[in-house]
Amino acid sequence: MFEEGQYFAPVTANEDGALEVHLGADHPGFADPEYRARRDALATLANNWRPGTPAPIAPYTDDEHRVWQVVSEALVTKHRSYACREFLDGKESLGLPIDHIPQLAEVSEWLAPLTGYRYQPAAGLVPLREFYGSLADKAFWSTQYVRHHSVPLYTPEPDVLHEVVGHGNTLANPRFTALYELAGQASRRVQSADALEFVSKVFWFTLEFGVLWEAGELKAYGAGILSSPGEIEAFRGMNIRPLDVATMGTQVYDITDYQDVLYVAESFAQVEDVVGGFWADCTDDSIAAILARTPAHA
Ligand code: NLE
Ligand code: FE2
Repeated sequence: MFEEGQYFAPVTANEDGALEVHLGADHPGFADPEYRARRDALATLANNWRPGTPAPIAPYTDDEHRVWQVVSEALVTKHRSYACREFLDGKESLGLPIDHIPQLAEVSEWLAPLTGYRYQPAAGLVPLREFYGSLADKAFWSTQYVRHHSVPLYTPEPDVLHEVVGHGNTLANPRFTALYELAGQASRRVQSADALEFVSKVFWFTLEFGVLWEAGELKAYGAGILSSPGEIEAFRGMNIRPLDVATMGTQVYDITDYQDVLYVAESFAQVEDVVGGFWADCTDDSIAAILARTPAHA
């Protein structure tokens, strides 16, 4: 998913319609001209995509397929140990390849009979309202580029591994997609920027970085943990707090590092009740009332 921050590289267009992605000096691909050319090419491809058509075919290089394979292989046993049941069920139904990057168009075809969600290619940062709103139409805005080969275990910047391994396996399970749809509907219902930000923070601490108890063990259900072979080994040692919408919606966080504050649900059903229930009913007024009594906390 997309949040504003230093890792969301600005994208500009040349006169000929080609896009240029401006990586920051601290980005691992900054000094790698080949990587930068790949980022520009994939952004341009996404930019030429037209709604209602399948996502464009990204011609990945062997090196890019290798990064996917390294991460996917590392995640096989880590998912078995640390992913919640509902994610593992989705993963089994979707059956993503391990040895090569699937195309977004293929993943959409595989999701069609499972939940009907489909991937739309994003050239750069998608505005919050657009990103979340599309979820209500079962459409998921997604990057297509691959993280730099020097940082396979963790990147703060969402890449195709995060979108497809992290989110895709959840988008294959109807219990998860019911939550994505509710988040999308909530984002369309609220008008104020504050309320939208609140909805997106609840998303961040649940569908991106949520954890839950399963038979006495702490498991992850958030896509951001489940796409990172590094963070998935670290989340159990973080500051684990009880699930609470008011707290999650006002929590300040840093997108550039492992999340050190996480919110735990007693079960997947509690996520559905508490978080799904919040998204199902929230309005500008109900969120304003929560904000009035809950100061932002670091
Ligand atoms: N940190 C995640 C990963 O390395 O896959 C991506 C998170 C994007 C919000
Ligand atoms: Fe995400």
